[in-house]
Amino acid sequence: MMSVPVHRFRGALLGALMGDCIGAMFEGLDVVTSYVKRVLDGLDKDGKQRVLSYTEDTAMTRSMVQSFLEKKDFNAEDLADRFTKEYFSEPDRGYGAGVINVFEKLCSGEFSNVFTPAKEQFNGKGSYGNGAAMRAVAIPLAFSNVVDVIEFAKTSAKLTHASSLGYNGAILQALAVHYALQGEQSRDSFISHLLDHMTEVEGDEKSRTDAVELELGEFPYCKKLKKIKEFLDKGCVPQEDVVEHLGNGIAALESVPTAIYSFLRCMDPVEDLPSEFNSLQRTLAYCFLLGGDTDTIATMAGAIAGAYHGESQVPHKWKLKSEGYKDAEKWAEELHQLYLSRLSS
Ligand code: R7I
Ligand code: MG
Ligand code: MG
Repeated sequence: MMSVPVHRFRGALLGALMGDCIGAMFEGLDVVTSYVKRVLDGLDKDGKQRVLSYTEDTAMTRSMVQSFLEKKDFNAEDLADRFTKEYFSEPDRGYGAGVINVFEKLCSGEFSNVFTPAKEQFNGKGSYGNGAAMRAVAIPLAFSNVVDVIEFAKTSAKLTHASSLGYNGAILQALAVHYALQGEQSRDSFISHLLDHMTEVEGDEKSRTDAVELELGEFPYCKKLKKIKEFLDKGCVPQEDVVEHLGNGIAALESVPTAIYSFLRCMDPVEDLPSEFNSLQRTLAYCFLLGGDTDTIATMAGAIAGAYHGESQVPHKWKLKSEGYKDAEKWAEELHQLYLSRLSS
C-alpha cells in the first residue's frame, strides 16, 4: 500500500475541527449566502475575536484519537470509558438527546458489556443518528488497512449507535476519509470504491431488516451513493434538491452522503461562493449553506476534503479561531507515525 504524507493527516483533523467549530454557528438555522459570507469574512479579519468552541463532534473524535494513540490498538472498553468521562466532564458540548442515556448507563457500572446500553436505545432498535459517523475520521488515520477501517468503524460506532443505519453511516464516512487520504483519483473511481464496499456492508441480514423496518428499502446508503453520482454528472444542482434527496438532518443516512457529495461537488467552483476560496474552504462553506445539522455535516465533509487536499488548503485564520487546533496538529503527527508503523509491520 502507498504511504500517505503527513500533510493529509493534518488536513483531515483540521478540516474536521473547522467544520465543527464554524459549522456550529449555523446549526439549525435557515442559512443564506450573505450571512455565511459575513461570518466567514469576520474570521478573516484580524483583531480579537473569540475562539469558536468545538461541539461534541470534536469532543468524541478527540477521545477516539487519544485512545488509539495511547493503546496503539483498538480497545472498545477504553473508548467507552473515555466517551463517558468526556461527557461527564463537559456535558454541555451539544450531545444528541438520546446518546446521553448511553453515557449514564455506562457510568452506572451496571453493565459488564459496554455495547449493551447502545442496544437498548430507542426501544431496542438502537440509534440511527449521525453521532458515530461524526467521529469516524479517527479510524482511517489510525488504521491503514481497509478491512480494519470497516471493522473498527463498525465496532466503535456500536458503542453508541446499534442501528445498522447508524453504524453503516460511520463505516461509509471512515471509508470516504480512507480513500481521500490516498489522494488523486477521479470522482467516479472514488464513488465506485465506496459503492463496492457498501454493497457488501449493506448486504448483511441486519442491515437489510433494519432498512426495511424503517421503510427505506434495502441498500439505502448505496442508493444515496448512486444519487450522488447522478448529481455530479448533472454539474449544477440546486441546493433545495441536495437537501431534499440527500438530506441535512441528524440521521446518519441524511448527512453522511451529503458530506461526501459536498466534498466531491466542491472540487469544482461553486457559483454562490467566493472565487478566491480553495476546494476545502468551498466544501465547508457549501455545507454551511445547506443548513440543518451544519456542524456535523461540515465536520464530516471537512475531514474528507482535508484528507484529500491536505494542509496547504487549511485557511490560517479559520484554523486560529478553532478551539484546540494545536492538539489537532500534534495528534496528526502522532497518528501518522502510528499509521506508518502499521504499514511497515
Ligand atoms: O447520533 P447522536 O450522537 O447525535 C448527533 C447529533 C449531531 O448533530 C451533533 O452535532 C449533535 O447535535 O447531535 O445522538 P442520538 O441521540 O443517538 O441521535 C440523535 C437524534 O436522532 C435522537 O435524539 C433522535 O431524535 C433521532 N433518532 C431517532 N429517533 C427515533 N428512532 C436517532 N435514532 C432514532 C430512532 O431509532
Ligand atoms: Mg455537534
Ligand atoms: Mg450536529
